[in-house]
Amino acid sequence: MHKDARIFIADDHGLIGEAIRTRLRADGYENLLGDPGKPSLIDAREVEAFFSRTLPEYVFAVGGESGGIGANQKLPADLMLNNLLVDCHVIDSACRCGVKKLLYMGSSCCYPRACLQPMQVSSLMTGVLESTNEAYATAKLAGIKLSQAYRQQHGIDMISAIPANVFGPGDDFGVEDSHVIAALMVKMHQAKLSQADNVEVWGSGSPRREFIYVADVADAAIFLMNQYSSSVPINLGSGSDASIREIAELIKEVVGFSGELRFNPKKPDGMPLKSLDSSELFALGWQPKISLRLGLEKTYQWYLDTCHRDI
Ligand code: GFB
Repeated sequence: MHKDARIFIADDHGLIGEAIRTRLRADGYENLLGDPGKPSLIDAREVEAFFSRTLPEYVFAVGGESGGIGANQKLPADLMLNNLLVDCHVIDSACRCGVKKLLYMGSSCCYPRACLQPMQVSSLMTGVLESTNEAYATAKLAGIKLSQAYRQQHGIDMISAIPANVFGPGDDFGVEDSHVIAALMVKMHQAKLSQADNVEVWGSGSPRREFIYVADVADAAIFLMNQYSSSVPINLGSGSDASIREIAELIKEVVGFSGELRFNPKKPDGMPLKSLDSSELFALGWQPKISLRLGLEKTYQWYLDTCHRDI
């Protein structure tokens, strides 16, 4: 991408889009489209009109709603429909308006539940999905497949990346519907303030997840837009995983909560392990820069600055 390329970050309000926007601005990319005035991505006419008017050259397709294990169980239809609509509108409009390149952001939940670990892209579509997020994962798989189909039929450079579990500033810091890091951070913060002696952690604590800080995801997405061209999706991970128990202990330290962590086995564990084989990305010369601990510290500071200015 040259510095004055017309770039559209197709997102709604998500943390990945915001991190890409911040990073592109810092790197001197000046022609970021739709800022203000971006279309509602679930509205086909708005998306089509926006693309026809602004003629993006590069598109980061990172839109669509997501949520943690709670949201996926409560709102599977909403999550699936929203993502299918967003994917169809953005990918089709990008094709009609002749974009040079589109990067579609998938999700690690696209892999089968019983996948060999660390997960390799050759395992996609080889088994049954994890039931707690099957609807959302099906929509994200459809997005990957749609990009491949448009690449094959129309010859447009559409690529897909599959990130590990993303966390960081801009995440949803609710308690019920958010992803695990944001949920535990806010629960422990509130427990610290109210001097509660325990915090509930869902499940057994034994599932393992690979986490990646959102600024690293943005960095890798821009790297891939510049360096990668293939119909084969590429994994975008940090290279290390941790158990939910270990994550909860780390968050406890970062937040400064001194009470007890109470694991609730009645809540779902989800996939036993999600760890990505990102060796191809690393071989291209990209490496993550932010450790899990530093990422948690930055995220908590952002949460304090943004959500709790009064404290
Ligand atoms: O981030 P998360 O909700 O989603 O993490 P997934 C769920 C894991 O953290 C489960 C445990 O093992 C939960 O039992 N956990 C412990 C908690 N305490 C909490 C809590 O307070 N809140 C939450 N949310 N979890 C997601 C998909 O799966 O993977 C998303 O649901 C997305 O759609 C993401 O695709 C990549 O990692 O299980």
